[in-house]
Amino acid sequence: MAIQTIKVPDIGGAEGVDVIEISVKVGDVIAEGDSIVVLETDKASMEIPADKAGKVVAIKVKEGDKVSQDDVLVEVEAEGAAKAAPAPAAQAPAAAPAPAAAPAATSEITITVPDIGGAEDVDVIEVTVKPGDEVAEGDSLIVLETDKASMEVPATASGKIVSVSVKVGDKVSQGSVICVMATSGGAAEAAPAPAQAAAPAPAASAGSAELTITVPDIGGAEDVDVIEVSVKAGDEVAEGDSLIVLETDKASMEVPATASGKIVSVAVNVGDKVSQGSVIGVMTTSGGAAAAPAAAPAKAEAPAAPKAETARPAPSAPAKVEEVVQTGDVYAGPAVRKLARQLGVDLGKVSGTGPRGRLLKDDVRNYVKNIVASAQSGAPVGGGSGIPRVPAVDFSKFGEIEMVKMSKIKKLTAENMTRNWLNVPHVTQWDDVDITEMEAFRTGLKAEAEKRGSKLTPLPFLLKACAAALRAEPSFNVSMHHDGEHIVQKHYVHIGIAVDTPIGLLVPVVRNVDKKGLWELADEVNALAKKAREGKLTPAEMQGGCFTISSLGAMGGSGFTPMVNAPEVAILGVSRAQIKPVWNGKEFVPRNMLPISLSYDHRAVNGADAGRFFTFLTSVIADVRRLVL
Ligand code: CAO
Repeated sequence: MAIQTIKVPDIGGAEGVDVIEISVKVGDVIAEGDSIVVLETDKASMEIPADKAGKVVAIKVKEGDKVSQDDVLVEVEAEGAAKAAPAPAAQAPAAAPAPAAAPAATSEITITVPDIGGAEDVDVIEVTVKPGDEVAEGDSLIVLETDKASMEVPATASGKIVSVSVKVGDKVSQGSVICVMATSGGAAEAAPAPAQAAAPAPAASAGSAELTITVPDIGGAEDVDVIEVSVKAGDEVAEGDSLIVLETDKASMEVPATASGKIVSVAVNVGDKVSQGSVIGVMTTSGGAAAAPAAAPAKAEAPAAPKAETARPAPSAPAKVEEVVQTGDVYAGPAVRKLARQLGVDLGKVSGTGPRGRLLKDDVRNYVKNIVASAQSGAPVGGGSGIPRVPAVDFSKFGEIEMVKMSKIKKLTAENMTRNWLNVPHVTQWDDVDITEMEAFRTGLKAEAEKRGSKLTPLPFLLKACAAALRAEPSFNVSMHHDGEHIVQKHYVHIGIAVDTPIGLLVPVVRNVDKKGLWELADEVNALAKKAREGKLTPAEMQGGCFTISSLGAMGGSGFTPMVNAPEVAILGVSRAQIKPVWNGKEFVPRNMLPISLSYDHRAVNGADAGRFFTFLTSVIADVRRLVL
């Protein structure tokens, strides 16, 4: 039983290509043609099929490795007589043109801007190499941008950059010198000038103003899925702009325009199946020299074996500008688009972090991760309910920052607030209540309070007043039942008190407020607040509230919108009391006025109920004697 190796076939000269997937494992019995690994350049992803059948005994690469032609991928124990002859299945694209320019003996070559569809004075928006850099053939040297597309200009040979003649902001045209490089081989001169030479002789009339665009040679693949139509009637396209994106089960490929012009009509839709010669659409050429697409290998240049299909230009072909597809607002390459389709991601919703906002695979993965994380946390701090997330910002760009870990309580509060804000249709109403009499009564009790060891603030009075209002207007003492069919009417009166603690906001609940006196309530509030600040509250002490009071009175402020603490349906916000001039019918008199705000869930409580509740509440606060009625 012979052990045989399966190696990386000719992948169009691409070097150091990422292994993004291993499709087999040791012990697998594979047939010839089975996919064993998936490789990815920045332009295309490709499956490498087994050229031998047998049992996998060793895998020589792992995901993340970089491989080139002839690197060993796996070892197989051949079944019976080894079909060892390397099948040409993944051999070089047959369409690879023979060297257009005679190999030069010189070891230094000047790389110039190739044919960029006649565009002139095109902006250099990125220079991706510098002197001393080793580049592989096909590596991007510079990125150009017209108002229609951005395009990378790839190296036409492998070697070392000697000098770079352009910088970001320069404007270049065909023939402008980009750089000089020393070729590693010595036989890799590739004159960019004859880019047009790579274009087939126009099959359609060269001077014709209308051109029927058809699917070029796609390596013999038939009935290939159209997964994207990047143009529509009326669009202006430049030569090389992607028209449609095709996908076999092995690779995705763009079909570029073979001339610049205006799309007259588009004959294909996403989901159609096409083969070589299928009509894509009709365009009027802007120049008049329409190149027939039939023989245009361009980016859809198909390998003899489409299994190792790549969008790179064939080695030693004249330099060909490669573009990442930009359709609508989406700027992404085929591999990224494929991943997005596999994951069901709408690329329009993903932010690109690549150069000039280009979408990367990691952007798609992170988008999915965020959605999963949000779903698992139950209530997203950002996003969810179809609400766009607040974009991530690198604040360190603006000054010194520090990352402070959120406490568990803070995270829970954030989740609760988001949930309440999203679920509860809030209405808030405000009033200033005259607490002059209440304060007189309270201060009159100070000595007694001290004797008892109690601290009597306005809060126990407000608790009593709210309990009385909840009894008087039971429509506030409810919760929405989760079945959406019922309201839960409560016959007890438990009120939560928002307490500010070093670890965050906690809301202990005072039970049966309606049945307790002021001293008992004062002592209980103080005990619960102390426990909260010491982190000693039990979960039971924070459950079962019917209503909440949030008092910022000791801190200041003339009013705020408290947020309903669902499943409760209302909350009272208390701000700082102040002496204000109040008109008594004859004159202005100084009165102690307490600003209060009542927020309620408008699903459970209607405005008239709220009006009654609020009026009752303010009347008992203004005259606490009414509490005993
Ligand atoms: N106007 C003027 N003075 C007020 C007042 C008001 N509305 N409310 C309280 N005061 C006074 C008190 O009378 C006390 O003064 P004296 O000692 O002279 O009597 C002083 O302010 C301090 O009161 P306190 O804060 O100790 O006691 P409290 O009963 O008013 O409040 C508690 C207790 C636990 C509610 C409060 O300490 C607290 O934590 N509040 C924060 C609540 C919060 O964070 N809410 C926001 C939640 S949502 O974002």
